[in-house]
Amino acid sequence: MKSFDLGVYLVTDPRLCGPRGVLATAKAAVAGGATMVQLRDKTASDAELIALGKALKAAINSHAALLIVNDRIEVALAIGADGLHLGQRDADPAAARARLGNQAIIGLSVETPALARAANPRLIDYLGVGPVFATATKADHAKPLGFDGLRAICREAAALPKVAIGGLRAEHAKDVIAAGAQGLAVVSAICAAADPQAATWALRTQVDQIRAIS
Ligand code: TZP
Ligand code: MG
Repeated sequence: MKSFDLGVYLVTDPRLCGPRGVLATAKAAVAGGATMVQLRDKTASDAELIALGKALKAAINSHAALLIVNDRIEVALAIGADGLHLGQRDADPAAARARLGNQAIIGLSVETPALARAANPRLIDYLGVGPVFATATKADHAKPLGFDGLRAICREAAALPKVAIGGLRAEHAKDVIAAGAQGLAVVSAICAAADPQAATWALRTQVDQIRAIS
Protein backbone atom coordinates (compact mmCIF):
# COMPACT_ATOMS: atom_id res chain seq x y z
CA MET A 1 0.00 0.00 0.00
CA LYS A 2 1.43 3.35 -1.03
CA SER A 3 1.44 5.97 1.65
CA PHE A 4 1.30 9.66 0.77
CA ASP A 5 -0.41 12.75 2.13
CA LEU A 6 -1.99 15.17 -0.34
CA GLY A 7 -2.72 17.72 2.40
CA VAL A 8 -0.37 20.47 1.25
CA TYR A 9 0.96 19.87 -2.24
CA LEU A 10 3.34 22.41 -3.78
CA VAL A 11 3.40 22.64 -7.58
CA THR A 12 6.50 24.57 -8.59
CA ASP A 13 6.65 27.24 -11.28
CA PRO A 14 10.01 28.91 -11.91
CA ARG A 15 8.26 32.05 -13.20
CA LEU A 16 6.57 32.54 -9.85
CA CYS A 17 9.48 31.46 -7.65
CA GLY A 18 11.53 34.33 -9.09
CA PRO A 19 15.10 34.90 -7.95
CA ARG A 20 14.66 32.64 -4.91
CA GLY A 21 14.41 29.73 -7.32
CA VAL A 22 12.52 26.45 -7.29
CA LEU A 23 14.93 24.54 -5.04
CA ALA A 24 14.96 27.10 -2.21
CA THR A 25 11.19 27.54 -2.49
CA ALA A 26 10.61 23.79 -2.26
CA LYS A 27 12.97 23.48 0.72
CA ALA A 28 11.08 26.24 2.51
CA ALA A 29 7.77 24.56 1.67
CA VAL A 30 8.74 21.17 3.06
CA ALA A 31 10.12 22.86 6.18
CA GLY A 32 6.69 24.51 6.47
CA GLY A 33 4.79 21.24 6.17
CA ALA A 34 4.29 20.49 2.48
CA THR A 35 4.14 16.73 1.97
CA MET A 36 4.24 16.60 -1.82
CA VAL A 37 6.22 18.67 -4.32
CA GLN A 38 5.56 18.55 -8.05
CA LEU A 39 8.32 19.66 -10.39
CA ARG A 40 6.43 21.46 -13.13
CA ASP A 41 8.23 23.41 -15.83
CA LYS A 42 6.90 23.51 -19.36
CA THR A 43 10.00 25.06 -20.94
CA ALA A 44 13.16 23.61 -19.34
CA SER A 45 15.05 20.87 -21.15
CA ASP A 46 15.04 17.33 -19.82
CA ALA A 47 18.70 17.73 -18.80
CA GLU A 48 17.93 20.90 -16.83
CA LEU A 49 14.98 19.27 -15.10
CA ILE A 50 16.96 16.16 -14.24
CA ALA A 51 19.71 18.23 -12.58
CA LEU A 52 17.21 20.28 -10.59
CA GLY A 53 15.06 17.25 -9.81
CA LYS A 54 17.94 15.27 -8.30
CA ALA A 55 18.74 18.14 -5.93
CA LEU A 56 15.05 18.57 -5.16
CA LYS A 57 14.54 14.92 -4.41
CA ALA A 58 17.40 14.82 -1.93
CA ALA A 59 16.20 17.99 -0.21
CA ILE A 60 12.57 17.08 0.13
CA ASN A 61 12.92 13.36 0.88
CA SER A 62 14.96 14.37 3.95
CA HIS A 63 11.69 15.94 5.20
CA ALA A 64 9.71 12.81 4.31
CA ALA A 65 8.00 14.71 1.50
CA LEU A 66 7.65 13.16 -1.95
CA LEU A 67 8.72 14.39 -5.37
CA ILE A 68 6.35 14.10 -8.31
CA VAL A 69 7.39 15.07 -11.85
CA ASN A 70 4.87 16.73 -14.17
CA ASP A 71 4.37 15.15 -17.61
CA ARG A 72 7.84 13.79 -18.35
CA ILE A 73 8.23 10.07 -17.75
CA GLU A 74 11.89 9.88 -18.71
CA VAL A 75 12.76 12.76 -16.37
CA ALA A 76 10.91 11.06 -13.53
CA LEU A 77 12.85 7.85 -14.18
CA ALA A 78 16.22 9.62 -14.42
CA ILE A 79 15.63 11.44 -11.13
CA GLY A 80 14.27 8.39 -9.36
CA ALA A 81 11.24 10.53 -8.52
CA ASP A 82 8.53 9.23 -6.25
CA GLY A 83 5.94 9.70 -8.96
CA LEU A 84 4.55 11.32 -12.09
CA HIS A 85 1.62 13.66 -12.67
CA LEU A 86 -0.24 13.40 -15.97
CA GLY A 87 -2.69 15.74 -17.64
CA GLN A 88 -5.38 14.53 -20.00
CA ARG A 89 -3.16 15.34 -22.97
CA ASP A 90 -0.03 13.70 -21.58
CA ALA A 91 1.08 10.07 -21.71
CA ASP A 92 -1.49 7.33 -21.35
CA PRO A 93 -1.64 6.21 -17.68
CA ALA A 94 -1.26 2.55 -18.69
CA ALA A 95 1.93 3.33 -20.62
CA ALA A 96 3.25 5.42 -17.73
CA ARG A 97 2.48 2.65 -15.24
CA ALA A 98 4.22 0.08 -17.42
CA ARG A 99 7.32 2.27 -17.68
CA LEU A 100 7.48 3.38 -14.02
CA GLY A 101 6.39 0.24 -12.23
CA ASN A 102 3.97 -0.34 -9.39
CA GLN A 103 5.82 1.58 -6.71
CA ALA A 104 5.55 4.94 -8.47
CA ILE A 105 2.75 7.31 -7.50
CA ILE A 106 0.81 8.35 -10.60
CA GLY A 107 -1.54 11.33 -10.48
CA LEU A 108 -4.00 12.40 -13.15
CA SER A 109 -5.65 15.80 -13.71
CA VAL A 110 -9.41 15.72 -14.19
CA GLU A 111 -11.65 18.67 -14.95
CA THR A 112 -15.06 16.98 -15.28
CA PRO A 113 -17.12 14.30 -13.52
CA ALA A 114 -16.89 12.11 -16.64
CA LEU A 115 -13.08 12.20 -16.58
CA ALA A 116 -13.09 11.38 -12.87
CA ARG A 117 -15.39 8.43 -13.49
CA ALA A 118 -13.11 7.20 -16.27
CA ALA A 119 -9.95 7.25 -14.11
CA ASN A 120 -8.80 3.70 -13.43
CA PRO A 121 -7.86 3.18 -9.74
CA ARG A 122 -5.66 0.26 -10.74
CA LEU A 123 -3.43 2.62 -12.76
CA ILE A 124 -3.90 5.95 -10.99
CA ASP A 125 -3.05 6.72 -7.34
CA TYR A 126 -4.66 10.15 -6.98
CA LEU A 127 -6.59 12.76 -8.92
CA GLY A 128 -5.77 16.45 -9.25
CA VAL A 129 -9.12 18.26 -9.54
CA GLY A 130 -9.43 21.78 -10.84
CA PRO A 131 -9.33 24.57 -11.40
CA VAL A 132 -11.51 25.39 -8.42
CA PHE A 133 -11.07 29.09 -9.22
CA ALA A 134 -9.78 30.98 -12.23
CA THR A 135 -6.04 31.46 -11.98
CA ALA A 136 -3.44 33.43 -13.89
CA THR A 137 -0.90 30.67 -13.22
CA LYS A 138 -2.26 28.33 -15.91
CA ALA A 139 -3.14 30.18 -19.09
CA ASP A 140 -5.22 27.48 -20.76
CA HIS A 141 -7.18 26.23 -17.76
CA ALA A 142 -10.67 24.77 -18.03
CA LYS A 143 -13.79 26.49 -16.72
CA PRO A 144 -13.55 27.02 -12.93
CA LEU A 145 -15.48 24.42 -10.92
CA GLY A 146 -16.20 26.27 -7.71
CA PHE A 147 -16.70 24.15 -4.60
CA ASP A 148 -19.92 22.61 -5.95
CA GLY A 149 -18.14 21.43 -9.09
CA LEU A 150 -15.27 20.12 -6.99
CA ARG A 151 -17.75 18.17 -4.84
CA ALA A 152 -19.45 16.69 -7.92
CA ILE A 153 -16.12 15.43 -9.24
CA CYS A 154 -14.95 14.08 -5.89
CA ARG A 155 -18.18 12.11 -5.61
CA GLU A 156 -17.46 10.38 -8.94
CA ALA A 157 -14.08 9.13 -7.77
CA ALA A 158 -14.76 7.88 -4.27
CA ALA A 159 -12.09 5.18 -4.58
CA LEU A 160 -9.23 7.62 -5.21
CA PRO A 161 -7.62 10.33 -3.08
CA LYS A 162 -8.12 13.79 -4.55
CA VAL A 163 -6.19 17.05 -4.36
CA ALA A 164 -7.87 20.29 -5.43
CA ILE A 165 -6.04 22.98 -7.42
CA GLY A 166 -6.60 26.43 -8.87
CA GLY A 167 -6.58 29.75 -7.06
CA LEU A 168 -6.45 28.12 -3.63
CA ARG A 169 -5.28 29.73 -0.40
CA ALA A 170 -5.25 28.65 3.24
CA GLU A 171 -8.72 30.07 3.87
CA HIS A 172 -10.17 27.62 1.31
CA ALA A 173 -9.02 24.48 3.14
CA LYS A 174 -12.31 24.03 4.97
CA ASP A 175 -14.43 24.12 1.80
CA VAL A 176 -11.97 21.97 -0.17
CA ILE A 177 -11.99 19.22 2.43
CA ALA A 178 -15.77 19.48 2.92
CA ALA A 179 -16.11 18.94 -0.85
CA GLY A 180 -14.32 15.60 -0.53
CA ALA A 181 -10.70 16.35 -1.40
CA GLN A 182 -7.82 15.35 0.86
CA GLY A 183 -5.80 18.48 0.31
CA LEU A 184 -4.82 21.62 -1.57
CA ALA A 185 -2.32 21.88 -4.43
CA VAL A 186 -0.99 25.39 -4.86
CA VAL A 187 1.46 27.28 -7.01
CA SER A 188 1.23 31.00 -6.30
CA ALA A 189 0.11 30.72 -2.65
CA ILE A 190 3.60 29.36 -1.91
CA CYS A 191 5.86 30.25 -4.86
CA ALA A 192 4.84 33.92 -4.94
CA ALA A 193 4.74 34.36 -1.16
CA ALA A 194 7.24 36.67 0.50
CA ASP A 195 7.88 33.90 3.03
CA PRO A 196 7.12 30.51 1.44
CA GLN A 197 7.75 28.58 4.66
CA ALA A 198 5.25 30.69 6.59
CA ALA A 199 2.77 30.52 3.70
CA THR A 200 3.04 26.73 3.68
CA TRP A 201 2.67 26.57 7.44
CA ALA A 202 -0.55 28.59 7.17
CA LEU A 203 -1.92 26.00 4.74
CA ARG A 204 -0.69 23.07 6.85
CA THR A 205 -2.26 24.47 10.02
CA GLN A 206 -5.63 24.90 8.33
CA VAL A 207 -5.60 21.43 6.79
CA ASP A 208 -4.59 19.78 10.06
CA GLN A 209 -7.20 21.67 12.08
CA ILE A 210 -9.97 20.75 9.67
CA ARG A 211 -8.89 17.12 9.55
CA ALA A 212 -8.91 17.01 13.35
CA ILE A 213 -12.57 18.04 13.54
CA SER A 214 -13.93 16.22 10.48
N1 TZP B 1 -3.79 23.16 -12.96
C1 TZP B 1 -5.01 23.65 -12.79
S1 TZP B 1 -4.95 25.20 -12.10
C2 TZP B 1 -3.26 25.18 -12.06
C3 TZP B 1 -2.80 23.99 -12.56
C4 TZP B 1 -1.39 23.60 -12.70
C5 TZP B 1 -2.44 26.30 -11.55
C6 TZP B 1 -2.75 26.64 -10.12
O1 TZP B 1 -1.95 27.72 -9.72
P1 TZP B 1 -2.34 28.67 -8.52
O2 TZP B 1 -1.31 29.75 -8.55
O3 TZP B 1 -2.26 27.86 -7.26
O4 TZP B 1 -3.72 29.20 -8.80
MG1 MG C 1 0.66 17.92 -18.08
